[in-house]
Amino acid sequence: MTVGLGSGSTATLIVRALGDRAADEGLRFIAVATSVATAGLAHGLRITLRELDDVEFLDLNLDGADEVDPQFRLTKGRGGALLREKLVASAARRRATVITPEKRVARLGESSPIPVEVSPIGLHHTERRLRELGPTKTALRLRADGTPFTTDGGNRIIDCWFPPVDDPARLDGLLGKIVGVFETGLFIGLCDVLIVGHEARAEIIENDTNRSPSS
Ligand code: A5P
Repeated sequence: MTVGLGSGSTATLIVRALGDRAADEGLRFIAVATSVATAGLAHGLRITLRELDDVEFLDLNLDGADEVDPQFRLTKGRGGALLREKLVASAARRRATVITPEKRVARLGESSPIPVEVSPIGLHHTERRLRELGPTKTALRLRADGTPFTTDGGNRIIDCWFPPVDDPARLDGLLGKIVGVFETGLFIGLCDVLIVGHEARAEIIENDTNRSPSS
């Protein structure tokens, strides 16, 4: 199988578990990482890695999320890997999202800002245009030392706090039309199965709305 490896603390646990199974049980797969950090972790665990363009498609993508709504739409990007995560998820035939229960929300934006990956050039102009879409607040994401956070692709992140979003697909379209915006943290139609980790069990919820009538 070809497997997409997400980014963040949940994805780290998944990659470690896959690494253990590869070492202990001889589980064989080729992986595509969604960030430099995940690639480094996978490499250390001797997981075979390929670049996204080296594979035609992925059989399965495994990733976390910041929020999931009842229509299996996601907010992602708290770790800043949203562009590569969306590219990899879009190339996968089956997308599994692994979360803890508190990440399930009625509407996206309830508990997380929507991260927007933007060009470092013309940042203030892009942020002004983002504000015209009605967030209560926007902020350029900073590192702990106060310097701007830079994504693996050399871009910046503007976090946008919107009131809980009624129509995430529409908002995603409006954000994506702004010059300077490369990608948003709204993931629509990119979750086929939700795996919710409870204290002592995993709850697996299939997204039946994502299936085409013929599948
Ligand atoms: C990385 O950019 C993010 O999209 C993460 O996948 C998301 O923030 C979930 O991260 P945690 O598993 O660390 O909560």
